[in-house]
Amino acid sequence: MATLRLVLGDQLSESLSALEGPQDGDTVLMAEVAAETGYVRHHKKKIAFIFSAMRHFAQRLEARGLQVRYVRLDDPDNSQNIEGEVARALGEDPSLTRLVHTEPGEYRLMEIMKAWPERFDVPVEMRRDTRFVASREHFARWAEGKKRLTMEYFYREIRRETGLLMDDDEPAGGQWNFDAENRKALPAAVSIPQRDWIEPDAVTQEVMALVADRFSDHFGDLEPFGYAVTREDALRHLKWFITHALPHFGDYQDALKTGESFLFHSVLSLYLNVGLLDPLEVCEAAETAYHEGHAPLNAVEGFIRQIIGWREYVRGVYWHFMPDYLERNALNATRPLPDFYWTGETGMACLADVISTTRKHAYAHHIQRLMVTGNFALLAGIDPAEVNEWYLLVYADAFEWVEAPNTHGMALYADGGIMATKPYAASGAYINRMSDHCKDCRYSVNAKNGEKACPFNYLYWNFMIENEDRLRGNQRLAHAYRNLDRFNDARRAEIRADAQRFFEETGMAPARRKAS
Ligand code: FAD
Ligand code: DLZ
Repeated sequence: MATLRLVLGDQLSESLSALEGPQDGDTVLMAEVAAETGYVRHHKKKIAFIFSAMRHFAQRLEARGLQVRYVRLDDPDNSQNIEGEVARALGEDPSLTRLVHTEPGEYRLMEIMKAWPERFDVPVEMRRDTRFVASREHFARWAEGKKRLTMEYFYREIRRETGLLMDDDEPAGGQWNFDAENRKALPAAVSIPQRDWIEPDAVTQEVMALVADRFSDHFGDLEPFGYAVTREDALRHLKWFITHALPHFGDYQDALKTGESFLFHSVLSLYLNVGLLDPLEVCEAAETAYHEGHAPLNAVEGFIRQIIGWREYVRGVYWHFMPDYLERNALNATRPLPDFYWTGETGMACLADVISTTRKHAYAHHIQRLMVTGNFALLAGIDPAEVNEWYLLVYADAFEWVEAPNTHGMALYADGGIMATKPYAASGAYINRMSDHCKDCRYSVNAKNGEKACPFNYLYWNFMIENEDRLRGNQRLAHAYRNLDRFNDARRAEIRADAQRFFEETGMAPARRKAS
């Protein structure tokens, strides 16, 4: 009895549950399909990264002696969707009498796959995705009966369970979280290490030609391409990060600098999310650097928290609350996404910089995503569906299980407070404190109103006014509303007028009415 084993483009791990068990005579199916390249119009670099990583992974399995049925995008018989390729593989080889696959990372595909036991004539086994530290059931047990799903407590539980940065039962350094030390702006004297990009090999070059040909109308630059597409090279990037960037990761985690997106960030999310790296091996490498005295505790704890804390937590939130999660629009935001999210053509230097790096690299670091493009979308009241689609297609690491809670919940507060206790709303002062963007910006960060004023300033107060009914009761915004109460009617009217002018100039007015 031979088994068809399906491996998706973000399941490129040899430890994948679908690959467990006897494999002699079995066939591994991998397929490049238009349904996956087109459910959102992914950044060119993201498609090239995934296709090249898939092709390399197939070669790796073949080198291990496995039989791989690899369907290329331009195969004339390609049905162009995953289900069609499973059906074709089973139909063409009667020796395949069983289908085994690992649960997908996105709800959309899960809905399709749940119907497979009825759809196919062979027994179908959908296995858990064991490449996370916490299972979906683990999160559900933890969340059960809790009024607030505070990430910090979930993180502590995972720290205890994994033993990462633990001295017996106590956290290393006597403290669970060193975030307060991790909010420094970047001093001019600190030099940023040069990245160790990888030259595209023949496989990547072939994929790049395919992407240039087939996806020329998708967002983003295809070249230069320097990401790893094999496990060996992803491990090389992990090693580079531990050696050159981790020591400063904590200090400058929130810093923003024009033309410098990578700073001291790991740029490992894309490898983790497609399975080239394992979250625990990455955390253990960072922990070893701490024990060897190579990196300080605030850096290592901050880094490990992102992975076993935030990354695991957002996956839990996604599966716990889908599909209703993405239906929510707690702030009733309905304005359209402005064109400059695609073109980068805006006088706001911070936004222009983040959109530029996004276009070039299919990458932006967390504070760029949260406090620049995310903060702007929040303040401007942009429709969450449009913002979600943008984040899902522009970043190489974007899969809905991780993108949606971060965008819909953390950045936009559209989930009404599941992810965050208050909206991450900030005026230009925050961006000025954390970056060098404002000094060369066309707008003045010190001006509160008028055509020259930084739009973040009046949009911040406009946001507070527009959402007064919904947010005034939030204790964490009490200070902001006390300040707003000091504004007289003329000041409020000025804020409203500036915001309205801005929305009109950027094609965001009038806000659309949603059918209820
Ligand atoms: P580092 O700063 O080096 O952090 C280390 C690792 O921690 C990352 O590689 C990542 O695996 C993990 N991590 C850090 N923060 C988060 C987080 N909030 N949620 C989940 N994992 C985290 N991350 C994605 O992987 N895919 C997405 O589609 C995605 N969309 C986002 C959208 C918005 C609006 C925001 C605010 C954040 C989003 N993030 C997403 C989280 C975070 O911004 C990225 O994980 C991070 O920028 C990736 O860069 P890095 O590998 O250099 O991360
Ligand atoms: C993102 C992506 C892309 C662009 N293309 C493919 C593909 O052609 N074949 C495939 O198996 N997977 C692809 N993926 C990853 C899937 O979209 C991903 O597995 C689902 O979104 C579930 O997380």
